[in-house]
Amino acid sequence: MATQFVDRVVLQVAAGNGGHGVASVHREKFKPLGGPDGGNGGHGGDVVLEVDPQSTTLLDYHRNPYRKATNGRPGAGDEKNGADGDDLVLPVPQGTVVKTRGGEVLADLVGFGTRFVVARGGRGGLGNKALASPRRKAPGFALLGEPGETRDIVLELKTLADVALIGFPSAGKSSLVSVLSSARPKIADYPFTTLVPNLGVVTAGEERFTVADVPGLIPGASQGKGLGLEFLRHVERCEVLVHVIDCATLEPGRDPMTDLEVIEEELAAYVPDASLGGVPLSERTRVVVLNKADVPDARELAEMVRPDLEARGLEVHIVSAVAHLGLKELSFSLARHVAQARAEIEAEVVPQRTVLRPKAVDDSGFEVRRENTSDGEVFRVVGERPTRWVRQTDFGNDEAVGYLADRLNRLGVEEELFKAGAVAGSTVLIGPADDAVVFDWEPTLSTGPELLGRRGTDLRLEDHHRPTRAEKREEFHARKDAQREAREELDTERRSGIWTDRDLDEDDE
Ligand SMILES: Nc1nc2c(ncn2[C@@H]2O[C@H](COP(=O)(O)OP(=O)(O)OP(=O)(O)O)[C@@H](O)[C@H]2O)c(=O)[nH]1
Ligand SMILES: [Mg+2]
Repeated sequence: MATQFVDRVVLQVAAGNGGHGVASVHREKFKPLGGPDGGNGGHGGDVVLEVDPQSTTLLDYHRNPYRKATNGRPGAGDEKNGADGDDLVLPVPQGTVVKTRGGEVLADLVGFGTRFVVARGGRGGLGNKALASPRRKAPGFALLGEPGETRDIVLELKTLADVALIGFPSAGKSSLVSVLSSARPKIADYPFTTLVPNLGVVTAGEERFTVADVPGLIPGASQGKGLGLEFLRHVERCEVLVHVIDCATLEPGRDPMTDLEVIEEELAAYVPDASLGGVPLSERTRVVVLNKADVPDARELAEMVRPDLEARGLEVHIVSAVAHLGLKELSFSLARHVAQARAEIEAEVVPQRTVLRPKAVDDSGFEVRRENTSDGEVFRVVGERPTRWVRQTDFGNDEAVGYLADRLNRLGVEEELFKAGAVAGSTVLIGPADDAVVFDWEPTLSTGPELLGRRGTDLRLEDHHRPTRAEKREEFHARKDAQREAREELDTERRSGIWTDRDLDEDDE
């Protein structure tokens, strides 16, 4: 079969990059050095999913699974900030579940207008105007914009309807939706006419409810045969399941009782998504509809099996979608079941219609890990902020690199490196495994002396696996040398007016 069922897509989204900040100096006639005036880069646009009533399938994403929001514009001189990138809003149908590739549910999108940010835009970099301070009057650098998040996500559509019509292909499910509601799904006498569930709104007296014609099921559907799993996914959210049984089929091996049992087996074998908190399919309300009763033989067969079905405790309706037989009774009965199911759900109080947010990341901390790699021992700094600061740094600019060192130091990264046993010249990696920046560490250690204990024991050495006396001495001297060098360097920089102690991390909050 050449048809493709598209209620599950893998989407690659990329948020916009932040624009770079700019380092610029104000120029005026007779005032050659008018101070820093480089503007900030704009923030990159986010990629946002939004539940849209106009959207019914994920087909568009199947055709074009790469989506990117626009970048922030770079800053400019004369204190001009770059414009922010536009958010990219992707409309999705009601009932779209957002997952990671690993299957973790990120969000369950219900309710028109519900929004979920799947990829955050990168922050724009600060320009030198914003980086200036009373002590660092003319920064000769700016911060880079950060790259936007990129992500692979899986979208799955799980139709939200009160009633699902299920059954073999060509049983007349779409025909029933078309006569029960004002929806006009495609109807044809070949199997798998319906590829995406059609939703119809049914009004019966005071009650209003939605019915969906789930595409035809075949044996093995729960194992993914035919388009089974895709179809069964839609049944997951429906409270009332209606077996639509074709009493006029001439296919060998088919009769109402067998058809019912085959479909029931598929329902029982389907494993619902636990994270959505659904009741197992086998426990949902069932109604049996024996269709095509306008055909005399079919009517006879229906009357014949009716008592057997009722003996199993099933409610049975003999109808004809084509001749409009038994439809009124059917819709009123469905309305009753729906009302009852709704009352039960309300009694449970559990609000199902919430958006699950991805776990909040604590971005304040960081961690230093000592790792052994093929290139020897390395120290890896893992944390939201250090990683971000590295991304903002223009490594071609010494002043910018110095500023980075200063920020890291203030966060306490140096101290932690010492505690972990790093010495001058150690290899330090900052950032995630696949995308780390490598440094040869040159400690500046402005906080060093306080850490030295009364009798010259260095507290930082204590929780380590007992170095020998010689090792200690060596390490101590190495550190002393490093401290001295670092102090001298800092001093030179201070004197040349590059440094300030002002905390410039307001952009982090
Ligand atoms: N005689 C008769 N034919 C019917 C009746 N209901 C549906 N049909 C016919 O059965 C065929 C299949 O109907 P559909 O409504 O498309 O069936 P379906 O269950 O949606 O099929 P799939 O979408 O393929 O799963 C069409 O040719 C319909 O005209 C009925 O009550 N009586
Ligand atoms: Mg159909």
